[in-house]
Amino acid sequence: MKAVEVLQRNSRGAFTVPAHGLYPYQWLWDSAFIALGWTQVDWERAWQELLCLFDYGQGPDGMLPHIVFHEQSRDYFPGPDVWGREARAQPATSGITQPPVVATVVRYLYEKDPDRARARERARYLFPKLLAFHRWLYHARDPYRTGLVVIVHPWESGMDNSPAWDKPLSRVPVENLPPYERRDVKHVNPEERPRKEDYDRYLSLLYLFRRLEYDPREIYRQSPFKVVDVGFNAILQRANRDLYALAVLLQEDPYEIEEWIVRGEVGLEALWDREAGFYFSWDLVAGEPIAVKTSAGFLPLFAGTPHQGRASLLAQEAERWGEKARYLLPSVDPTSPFFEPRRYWRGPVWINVNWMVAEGFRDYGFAALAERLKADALALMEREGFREYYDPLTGQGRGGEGFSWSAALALFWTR
Ligand code: 2M8
Repeated sequence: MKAVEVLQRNSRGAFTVPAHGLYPYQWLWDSAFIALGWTQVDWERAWQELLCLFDYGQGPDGMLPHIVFHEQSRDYFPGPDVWGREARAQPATSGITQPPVVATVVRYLYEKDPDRARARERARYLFPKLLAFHRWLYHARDPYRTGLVVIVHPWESGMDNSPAWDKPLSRVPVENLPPYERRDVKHVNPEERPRKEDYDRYLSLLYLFRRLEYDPREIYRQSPFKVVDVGFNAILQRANRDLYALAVLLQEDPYEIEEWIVRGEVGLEALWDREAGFYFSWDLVAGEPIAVKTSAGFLPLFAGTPHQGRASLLAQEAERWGEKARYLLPSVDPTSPFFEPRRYWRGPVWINVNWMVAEGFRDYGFAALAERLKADALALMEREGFREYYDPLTGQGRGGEGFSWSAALALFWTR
């Protein structure tokens, strides 16, 4: 199937599902990448993807949920009934968020849409909503104004079962859960998905947040999983820079955003581990760095915060990973004991991460490495189709098929 056909097949009017069957709703960061793909087919449709996300998903407090449950579906668990937020809004949504890449995408759409009147109108409409989302992130997740926000659930990282979450997640008490039936393993080989132990804890967190009635202050206080995710914060830092640029272009006051950028840069660079020569996430509950090398550790390049020396060390690190793995960029250091080349976020290559890290390397002048990340991503998709992820050793496609953000980024990257 061609990339554009994947998007058309997964389109449900004004939003796009990540994969038919496996993920039957609208996901936050998926929609942002997907909108980039739609720009290569239909600019209006690209804007609609984002308008739909904000109009139907955003809460009155500015929060953007990681899933908007537009339609009923028995294909996915946990659905709207488990989240229990139907009374708050229709369509129902989840009660946690996801990496805030969306401001970066809105800036792109604003700058490149050939219809200038539409671009101005849409960016003006979306700007206060983006600002409200970023404000919510700081209020809810950085109450002590450290410049870095925490995630309270592995699903918020988008890299759900990254080995970086193993230790913090192991501290989450498993509740006496109501019996549940996973649907993901009906669509995908269980060896390519998280384990039952992980799901029990994902759900235990969900039920805790539900009992706390999704009150952000209580969630911040009581969540047993509280992590400063380097990937999430790098994406936020980049998004702040793009939001700042939008504010200037739209003649809005950029002062508040500037403050986020200044504090975010200091915060992000404090996650650099000198001994390892790499960026690590931080476990706020244990008060310690999470010394596991994952692809999230390259994302500060996308944020533009490292100085050139650190960027060079990251380039060398990527080269080392590339000696072990045929295809860049594995989601976990392929020389580490955590590396599992087939399982979800514990080793496989993900196209969206390749795109963000390649943008970073390119901006820092590592053109050959950026090209390799792009060439590897395109070769994988050419060979195996638009899969959810790929084995970095063999190149074999894994997880969902006809995966929207892979197809979208293939279109966008070859524009
Ligand atoms: C995966 O996550 C969902 C939960 O959000 C799941 O496995 O059920 C992740 O890869 C996430 O990053 C992605 O947004 C989502 C939809 O593609 O699937």
